[in-house]
Amino acid sequence: MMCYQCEQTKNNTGCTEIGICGKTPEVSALQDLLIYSVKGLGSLAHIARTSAGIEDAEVNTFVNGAIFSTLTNVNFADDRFVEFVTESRHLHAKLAAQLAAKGVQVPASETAAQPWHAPMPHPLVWNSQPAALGGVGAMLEVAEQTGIAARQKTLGLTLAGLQELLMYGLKGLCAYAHHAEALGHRGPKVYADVQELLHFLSTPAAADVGAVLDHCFQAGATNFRVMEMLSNAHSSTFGHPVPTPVSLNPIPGKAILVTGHDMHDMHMLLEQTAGMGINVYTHGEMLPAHGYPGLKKYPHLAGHFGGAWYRQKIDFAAFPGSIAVTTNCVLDPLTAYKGNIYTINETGLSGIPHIKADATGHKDFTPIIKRALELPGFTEADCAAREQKKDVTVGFGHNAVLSVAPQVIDAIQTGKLEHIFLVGGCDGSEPQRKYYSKLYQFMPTNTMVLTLGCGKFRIFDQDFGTLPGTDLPRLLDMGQCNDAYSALVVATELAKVFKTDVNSLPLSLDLSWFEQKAVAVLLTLLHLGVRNIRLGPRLPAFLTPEAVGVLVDKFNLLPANVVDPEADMKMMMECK
Ligand code: FSO
Ligand code: SF4
Repeated sequence: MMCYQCEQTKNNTGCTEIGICGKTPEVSALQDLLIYSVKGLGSLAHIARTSAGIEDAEVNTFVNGAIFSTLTNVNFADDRFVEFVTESRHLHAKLAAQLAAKGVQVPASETAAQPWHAPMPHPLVWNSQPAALGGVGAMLEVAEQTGIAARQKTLGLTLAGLQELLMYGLKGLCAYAHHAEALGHRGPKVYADVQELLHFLSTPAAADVGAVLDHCFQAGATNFRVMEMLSNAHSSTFGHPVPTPVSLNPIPGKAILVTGHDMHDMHMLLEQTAGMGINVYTHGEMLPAHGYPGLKKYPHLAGHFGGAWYRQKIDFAAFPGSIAVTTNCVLDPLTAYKGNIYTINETGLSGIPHIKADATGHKDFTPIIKRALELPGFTEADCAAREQKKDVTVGFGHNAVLSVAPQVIDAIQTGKLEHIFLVGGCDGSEPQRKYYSKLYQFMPTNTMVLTLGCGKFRIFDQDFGTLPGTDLPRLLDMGQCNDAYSALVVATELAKVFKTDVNSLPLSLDLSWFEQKAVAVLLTLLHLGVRNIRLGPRLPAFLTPEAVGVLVDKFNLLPANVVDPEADMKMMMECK
């Protein structure tokens, strides 16, 4: 096995025996095979669209969902990947038949294996081979030949890493696109872009550093539209987020904890539990759910429980109800709560029940509800014994922030607001991530901070007060990692008012990354020409010093100074 797609990869070089995340070599190989197969299916869909005008909705949805399933901390169940690969080949055959019916032949030049496919054929060819792929064992034999290690040998480390940068960016944007699709928002151009980029990765042009980088920025452009589509999907379904206090103190009664990012699932679960006397709590990246009018109207959306994803073994073990996992990040469960947890959507855990949608998209959460009713829930004594915490406030999406734009602009013009920080992204367990907690201690009081993503859990319950001389809160939580879109809307609107560009605002971006959605957001920022971004706690292992050099030259991308946050703060206050 060889996997280096996330920030916690072993020794910042790659997981080779077992993933730090717990991913087994088998699951790793099956994920590699799925990506290889989906590159073939995406290529065929691109050819079918551009040469025969064929648009297959089933293929479009499958490609994005299958790619999403390979994200870090989404799915650890080998049988699910066997299903995905089988389905990929099935859809390939279906699409090939549609092309044949139109009398269109795939040109031989499109099926020629590139050196980095070796020893495998072009994925278009492999997908259509009638090989028996009955089970995990048979699939693993071929799967092991599709990993990054083989590509590194033929492409070299820099080019192999840049191709992965594109693929990881695609993984992130497919996750966001899949969330939007769950809410009925589809982007025909998004499917076309994803499949064009998958096609590109199997063409001779993908052996050129410049061409791969250009396609990375193209993926960033697509991701910007995807994040906008997802933002619109959320606000048109549930209303624009509004500032909302959220209780961190549980209340007596039966309980369900919802983790992940999927607001559609949260809504369905709230509907199905209405009036049953069960309290629903958010965990991790579900915290922003409390800000949406269409979700906060449910009185049994009772509060938030726990911190960022990496603490889930502590949080889930302490939760006296059932647990619904809508998306990443999920970890191999402890015995203490193995009987209480359920996966949904693209997530999967070996031996854990999985709730599938029916043909209409409806999900029946009865097993989760039944389990919640069997479990004790929070007792009066539990609640009394817990330390009473202050509420936190969520719901500062772009609509809410822009509604106070005149006050923010006045504060900048009168010197009450000297600098704005966007400290967004993911959290994780490594000690270097203490940098983000310490950073806030050095922030002067005449500054504001925008947070988003699970990185917010470093500070979300701290009191930042208001900007002196104003009633503007200093800490504004903009939402999930995909709500980076909101931050970009705010920055762009401020730049317009000050007749400048985002790079000239008194604004610093200090991003913590963990998995591939953060890669997609980074590619979007680079596509928009945003400079001086700090990235930490470590630079991606898949980027060689040569590749990083290109990004530093072009965008002045900076590694976060994790050993000296005070020095970083000083530089950011000087807009460096
Ligand atoms: Fe965090 Fe996990 Fe939202 Fe990520 S929960 S780490 S970038 O999956 O998605 O911020
Ligand atoms: Fe390692 Fe991250 Fe890959 Fe898991 S996803 S195997 S932790 S690099």
